[in-house]
Amino acid sequence: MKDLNIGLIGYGFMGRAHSNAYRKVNQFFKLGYRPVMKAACARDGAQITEFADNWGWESVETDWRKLIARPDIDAIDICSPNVTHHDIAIEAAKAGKMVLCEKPLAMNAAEGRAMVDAIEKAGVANMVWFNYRRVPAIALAKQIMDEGRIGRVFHYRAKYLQDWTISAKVPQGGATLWRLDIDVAGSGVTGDLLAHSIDTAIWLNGPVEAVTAMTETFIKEREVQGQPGTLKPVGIDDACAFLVRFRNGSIGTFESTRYARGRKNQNTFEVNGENGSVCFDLEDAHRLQYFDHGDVSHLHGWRDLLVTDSDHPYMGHWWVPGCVIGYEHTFIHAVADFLTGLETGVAVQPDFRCALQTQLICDSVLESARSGQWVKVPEA
Ligand code: SOE
Repeated sequence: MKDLNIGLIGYGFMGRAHSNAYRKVNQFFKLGYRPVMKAACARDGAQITEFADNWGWESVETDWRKLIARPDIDAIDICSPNVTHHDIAIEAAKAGKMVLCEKPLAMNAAEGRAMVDAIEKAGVANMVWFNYRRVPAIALAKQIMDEGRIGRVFHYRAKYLQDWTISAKVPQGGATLWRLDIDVAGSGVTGDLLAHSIDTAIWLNGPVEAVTAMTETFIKEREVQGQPGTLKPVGIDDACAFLVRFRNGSIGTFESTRYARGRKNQNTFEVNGENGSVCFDLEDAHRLQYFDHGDVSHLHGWRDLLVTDSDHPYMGHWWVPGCVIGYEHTFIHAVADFLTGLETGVAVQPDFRCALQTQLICDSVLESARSGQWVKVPEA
């Protein structure tokens, strides 16, 4: 088995999710590579040392440029806020390192294009962590659609709903609330949540041709975290709804908000085809609803598939049928797929170019919300 030395940048929510994945992946997947947790990096020396001790990183750095320059690092994993992705990815690619980057790829598509150019010029392995592709029930929906079971698709319907920003007292910025600061996040729910829905949609249902959108920012000013009394205008979209025309002739609706009281992380989609439908809700993540019009008519009804059998995607690596897995496993699956890609030479998806396509759709959505016009989505 070959070692793959990882240098991780960032120690927040995603730093934890990725660290856990590196620790577990070889226990559950037979692979030709083993990720070695060489170094974790962040500006705050005390915080990153505590993080590294907790998760088992061998060393720490406080300057990402030094991390990239280290000859003992093979792959850079970017878990720091969106505003940092562009510079780190380009520098890492120039240094010949593999790059794994959290979603969304960049602050906007212009940055994303520069990142794709650098990555492809360097010819380094790369992946963007759209982890929901690795939910077994979503991967099963993909299998069902690829097998042609639902037939020609007419409708795609997605929602991504949360409720954690409703209070006007929630500040913006800082280590924990940078997602609310336009200068660090690039956009609001469009880049943070709808990017997930879009990635899933283009994976399942193919390219998007055009979009028309509306956005809203409900709270217009928020305090800057760590600076009591300092208010800053809110530049992000708190909510976004858009319509889509897919290249395959189907039409779609997408909605996202952080103001849906009671919805914590409800990521759903339903696809309606000529011969059947599939329907998924992340808050019931081990289930996939499937309707087959081919069933004898007196047995027509939605099937509630419990996606835990060993012949369901990824599930053969886990427990016995009926024992569910969770959110953190999607990141373990992502690492396993990345390492398998290195072994087989078949690049893992979504790579940077694929994530640029999602970024272009996000940019088109925001442009349409500003102009009130339909926007044709450019090609990555
Ligand atoms: C935002 O609250 C967030 O943490 C996103 O940034 C993640 O990508 C999503 O999976 C869960 O919600």
